[in-house]
Amino acid sequence: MNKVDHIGIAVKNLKDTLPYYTETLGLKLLGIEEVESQKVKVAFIDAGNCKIELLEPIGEEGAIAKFLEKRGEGIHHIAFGVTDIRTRMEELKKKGVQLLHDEPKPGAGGAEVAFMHPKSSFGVLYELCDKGEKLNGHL
Ligand code: CMX
Repeated sequence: MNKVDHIGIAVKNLKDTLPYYTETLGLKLLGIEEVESQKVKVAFIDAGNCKIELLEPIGEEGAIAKFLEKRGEGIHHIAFGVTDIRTRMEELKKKGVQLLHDEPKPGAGGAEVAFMHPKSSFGVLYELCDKGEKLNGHL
């Protein structure tokens, strides 16, 4: 793991939430995008050495919609920035960590992502986030 890349926060909708981050807290909005594969619309906020990812569900399916229904708004996951995500996944699997997928999935900004089951990470949903070399800009 290189560093914490971002902290994911589940919100009911970005419209009501963003002014708190940008106006009340005075943080900078870096960009908004839809990640269809995860059924979310995300906003990235610059929080200095780490980003905050606000996650609004698209529709009633998907992990964020379910999380909001069961737990309400709040911290959803912590994402580690990694390189060579497939190797990291293999290493973790060998150490007994339960990953949610065998192959990385497409994430925001073209990153490849993979999640560890919170049951094998002491109650925390961790993400691996590999931006490769193809990325630049806000992410
Ligand atoms: N953090 C910590 N624990 C969590 C959790 C979270 N975010 N989400 C679920 N859990 C816990 C639940 O509390 C529950 O625990 P108990 O059995 O003790 O009650 C257990 O995990 C199972 O939860 P569930 O509500 O039945 O949910 P599912 O098993 O259907 O799904 C999970 C949980 C983690 C497998 C699913 O959310 C998932 O696949 N997540 C990965 C993808 C994802 O989160 N995408 C959204 C973000 C996308 C992005 O960043 O772009």
